Amino acid sequence: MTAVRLVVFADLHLGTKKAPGLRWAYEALSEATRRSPDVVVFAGDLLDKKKAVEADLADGVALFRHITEDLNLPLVHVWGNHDVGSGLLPRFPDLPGVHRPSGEGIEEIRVPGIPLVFHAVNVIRDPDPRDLLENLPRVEEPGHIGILHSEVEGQYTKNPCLPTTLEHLLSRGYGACLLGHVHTPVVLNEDPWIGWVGMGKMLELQVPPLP
Ligand SMILES: [Mn+2]
Repeated sequence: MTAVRLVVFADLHLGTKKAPGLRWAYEALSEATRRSPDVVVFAGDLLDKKKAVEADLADGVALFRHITEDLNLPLVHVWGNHDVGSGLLPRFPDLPGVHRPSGEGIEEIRVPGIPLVFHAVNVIRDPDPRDLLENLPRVEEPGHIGILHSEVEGQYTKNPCLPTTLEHLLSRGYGACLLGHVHTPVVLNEDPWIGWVGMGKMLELQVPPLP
C-alpha cells in the first residue's frame, strides 16, 4: 500500500434541522466510496445535544452499521461535546468494525489491515476544557493520524473543548490531524493536513502508511 485513503466527516448533529442530515451523509459516503477508500473517520458530534432523541440515536447506529456492513469499511471515530451532552451515549452499542477510544484519555487505535496508528480522544463532558492534548505522543515515522474534537487557540468557537495549538499539533509529526467541533471547513495546515472537516463536508485524503 503506497498511500492509505481516508474519507473523513464530522459534526453531523443528528436531530437538528440546522445540519445537513442523514440523507446527506448517505449520499456523500456513496459518492466518496466510489474512489475505493480504505477507512472512514468521523471526528465527533454525531448527535445534537439539544435536539437529538432516541430515533436519532437509532439513525446514528444505522449509519455506522451502513459504513461497516454495506460499504464494508472500518470506521474510526471519537465522541464530541454534543454527543456527551445529548445524554444518549450510554445506549450506543459497541459495533463490529467501529473503533473508538474506550476510556477518557488519549488512546492509540489500530485497525486490522490498515497500516496506520490513530491517536484519538473522546470528549467526556460538555464543555471539556481538559489540558490533555499536551500529552499527545510525538512520532518520527509516517502513518500516524490524530482524530480530535478540539478547539485550536480558541478559534471559531466560544466552547472550550480539548484545547490545543497549531504549533503543538504540527510538532507531533502526524500525517494528518482530523478535527471536529468547528462547523466551518477550515484548513489550518495543508501538508500535513490539519483542520476542521466542517459540517456537510466529506473530506478525501491520502496519507503515507506506517513503514
Ligand atoms: Mn462540538
